[in-house]
Amino acid sequence: MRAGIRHRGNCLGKRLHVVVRRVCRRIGTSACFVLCAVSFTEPVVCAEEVTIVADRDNTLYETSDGSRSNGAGILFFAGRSGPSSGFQLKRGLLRFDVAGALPAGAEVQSVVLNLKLFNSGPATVSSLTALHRVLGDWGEGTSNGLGSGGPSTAGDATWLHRFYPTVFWDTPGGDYAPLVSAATLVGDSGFFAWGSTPEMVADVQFWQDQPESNFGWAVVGDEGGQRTAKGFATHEIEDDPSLPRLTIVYTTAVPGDCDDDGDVDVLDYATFLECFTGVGGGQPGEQCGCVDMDDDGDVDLHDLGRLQMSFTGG
Ligand SMILES: [Ca+2]
Ligand SMILES: [Ca+2]
Ligand SMILES: [Ca+2]
Repeated sequence: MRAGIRHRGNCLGKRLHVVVRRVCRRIGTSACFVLCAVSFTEPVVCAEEVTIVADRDNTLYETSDGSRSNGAGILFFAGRSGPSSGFQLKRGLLRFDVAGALPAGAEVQSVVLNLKLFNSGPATVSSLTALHRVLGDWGEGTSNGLGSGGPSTAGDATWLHRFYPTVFWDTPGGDYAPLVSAATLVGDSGFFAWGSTPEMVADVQFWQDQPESNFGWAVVGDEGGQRTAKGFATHEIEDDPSLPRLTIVYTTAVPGDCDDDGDVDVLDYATFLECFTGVGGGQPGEQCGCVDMDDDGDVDLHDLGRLQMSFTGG
């Protein structure tokens, strides 16, 4: 398991299903009949939970020349500062390597983003802070600073640039979807969570399915008020509990479940028989991939052994 990734399995449904079936066979009471009915109709789906740390973050500072950024800083900012030094908008960028943490074919069920707030303006009123899916790739240079960032360096995202100093956003301030994926009221200090929302689930599923288009979220604060800017911990902060984290609950297909109904039963065995080629029998058809359990391009007795291990009954 790679650093920064925490996995937690939850196959309770599967274990319950199997245990209830065994008990039912043994005692056969009417009460158990009800349990059995539930067990038989509940799909056997194993949910897994993974928590990952952001692998890239930065701040866009509203400037006319893209001269400020914060690629390596320990905080990123969202909101509006001023008026003492002039009003300035700040937007955070935050990316997580979803496809690197989830197995192929994972279906995302829920998503929660947790951020640690370290820096808040004097306004005691909570600021609504929203996530939007970013539409273009962006970078993280070595610029470093706090509220005002530092001079932009090569590869930094800035108000004008996706990659300073040569690659630009279509729209100054960043290209991101107008749709709000989630919004949370952020107060003065502590941890704040976003989600789960259907929009966040859709974003993370999109990043799982199309990792080349994973450009993360823009974190957009209250841009209408004064001194609303909030500073959140980045992945550069040397304080593990404060790191920006994304917790994803997902499910994966049950091995051998050819009809995708959440179990492995006689109907799936029927597919095995139809697809049987024997050792080295060649690449089975696409519909036979589900019973090529060892993924070696044939359907043989080795696959049957694994299919039996997965058998749950219908
Ligand atoms: Ca960063
Ligand atoms: Ca099945
Ligand atoms: Ca095989």
